[in-house]
Amino acid sequence: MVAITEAVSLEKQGEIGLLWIDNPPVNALGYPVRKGMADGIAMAMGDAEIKAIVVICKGRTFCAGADIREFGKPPKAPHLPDVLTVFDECTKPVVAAIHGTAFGGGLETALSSHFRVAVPTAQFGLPEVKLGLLPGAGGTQRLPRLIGPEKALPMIATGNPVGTAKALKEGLIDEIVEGDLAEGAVAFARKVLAENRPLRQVSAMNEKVEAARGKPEIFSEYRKVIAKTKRGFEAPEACVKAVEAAVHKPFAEGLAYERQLFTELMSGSQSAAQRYYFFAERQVAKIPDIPAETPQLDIKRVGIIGAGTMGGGITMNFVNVGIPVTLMESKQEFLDRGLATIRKNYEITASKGKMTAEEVEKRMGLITGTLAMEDLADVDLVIEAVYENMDLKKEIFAKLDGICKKDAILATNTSYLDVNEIAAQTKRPESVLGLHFFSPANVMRLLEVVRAEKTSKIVLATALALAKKIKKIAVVVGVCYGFAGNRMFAQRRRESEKLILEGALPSQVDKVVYEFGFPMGPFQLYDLIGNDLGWSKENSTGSTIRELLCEQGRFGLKAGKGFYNYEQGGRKPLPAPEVDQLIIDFSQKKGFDRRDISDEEILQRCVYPIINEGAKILEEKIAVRPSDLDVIWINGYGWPLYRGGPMFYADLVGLDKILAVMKDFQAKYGDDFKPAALLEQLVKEGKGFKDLN
Ligand code: 3H9
Repeated sequence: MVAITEAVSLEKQGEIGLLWIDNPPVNALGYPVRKGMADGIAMAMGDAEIKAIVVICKGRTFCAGADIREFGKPPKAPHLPDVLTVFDECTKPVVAAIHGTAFGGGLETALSSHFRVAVPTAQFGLPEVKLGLLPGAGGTQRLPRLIGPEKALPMIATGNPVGTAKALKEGLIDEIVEGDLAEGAVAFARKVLAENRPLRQVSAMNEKVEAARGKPEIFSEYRKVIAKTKRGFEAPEACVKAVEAAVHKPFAEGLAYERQLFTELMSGSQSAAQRYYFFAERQVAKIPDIPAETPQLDIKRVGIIGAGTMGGGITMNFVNVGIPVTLMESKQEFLDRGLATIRKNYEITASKGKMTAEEVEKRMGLITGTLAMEDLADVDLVIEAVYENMDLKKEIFAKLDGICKKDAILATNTSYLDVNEIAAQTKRPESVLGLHFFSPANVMRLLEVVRAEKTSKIVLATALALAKKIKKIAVVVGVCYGFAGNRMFAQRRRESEKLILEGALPSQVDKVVYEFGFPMGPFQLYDLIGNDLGWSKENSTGSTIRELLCEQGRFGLKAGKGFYNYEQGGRKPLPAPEVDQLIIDFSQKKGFDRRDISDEEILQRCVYPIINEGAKILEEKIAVRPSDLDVIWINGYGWPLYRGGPMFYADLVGLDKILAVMKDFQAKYGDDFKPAALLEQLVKEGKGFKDLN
């Protein structure tokens, strides 16, 4: 074995040279790997004994792509496309031996080899688009040549991987290795030599791309899909253009075009945001005083109190990963209704062919319904998901404390209430925390893990590990009204309601927020959630527009009318001139001198106070770092990923600008816009939120 660089070495097994890559944790193609690969091929070429080369990785995976940490820094030669040209043009057969994830530049390495073999569990993907990029080392030109543009297009433009079986079927790989990968790959290479097989240079395979010429519908149809599913993202369109180039241009020209598109995307703000988010999502699990080796409790059974929308959704998370749940309700009819809803959800999934009937029964079989809290005596974790009433929650926790086993964790799903106060009802406040799921709880990936004053490290570490198990993105936050997400969200709510009193109409506010990239604006969202949330006829004061709408039965989408009108069964918001008039009349009656409000002001008022509140949250140490708030907003509130989250966006706009606008608004509209001390401080120091990550 000869070391070529610190990450690559060459081993000789007779006439086969094995180029070993060892760059933990994911064998990313950083400088020592690229240099080692280029020099390794050269060394193997210069060694007369070596007749074929196997490229293979140590550790848990084949190369998972370029080293994203190098992006944005001056690139250091040899560049990956050049290294892969060396592979392509190597006159001895090169076999890529794949396990784990051959992603991005890793798959491009495999595509530049002449043959590919893989273990049955391997995955193949070009996820660059998820980083706001496209494959920039020939992936957009080689993959369509190997498997055809129709199959390559979705892989490149969605970034979703395929498994070994599909890869073999589509011709992406040549053979599956069942036993030891190195042995299997060496045997394959020997077979290639024995059979004197010609080198299969993917760059020279033109049959499939030529067959796609004159079929522009391949691309026009796919563009329609993108327009629907990836509104606002720049990279998917660039991916389509690059695959189009693979069809219409010679390889070298296509490669140059891919390079141009890659460079453009790399220098844009969308990719910067998406790359930042990639690391933010991994950073969020790291809590400074909770090291990875913190002991954890074993959660074998979960108890859930409340079988309503939240309780039911939460239940599904656990049974989906095989953890049995005892689901408690106060009345049989509520329990029956809750169980029926869960069953219906699974049956819908089954009817789409995504789950078998047996699986539905298996999951339902993991749920035990009960009306008796005593039945929670044996669970390891209880999640209370009853409606937001402090007295009720206190009563439940006091009872649970007497019933549950000694080290059981007691969690509340409250969205706003004081978890310290709830914990104080028990003699085990160290075992109490908040687990704030977002609705629908079986779908939304965000979970705010509320660390109360006395929550123990073991309990917190257990909650974080459990969140991972149920596939949630857990963000640790401290106790305050609304925690991080809802507290920031309240700012937008307040401003949107003020804007329509001052002169804007719901459709204008919604358009601005939608065009910024949110899936919908605040008023369409109110209609979706239900304007009557927390409203009752008896207590209605008629002093807000929402109350007036409720008094007219305009509860939102479910009533077919709210801020907008809806066609029977339809979800598309249609103009409601009667509501616009109601808003105008009401605001004038309240003494507002309605004025034209610019789109710019609407956007600033809907976004800057969110950022300002984020700064206060950081000041108060409710969140660990700014990027955690971005993770919350992207996963829980529809913030567009390509804008990186409110705190990332703030740095992009410039904190000095945001501070100036907040001060201007404060002078005009009052202390809702009082700048956070942290915002002032960062501006004074010439820093950004990025400096606090
Ligand atoms: C590309 O290839 C461009 C080319 O087309 C053109 C070039 C010219 N770089 O996710 P995990 C770190 S673009 C640097 O927790 P898992 C990660 O931050 C790239 N670091 O593990 C984490 O660090 P830490 C296209 C990377 O087992 C640690 O590795 N490729 C990279 O759950 C473990 O990661 C991609 O987009 C990287 N490329 O999942 C693939 N990848 O421990 C991105 C990971 O300090 N990667 N790290 O927090 C993934 O999708 C997942 O990491 C993977 C493993 C599925 C591989």
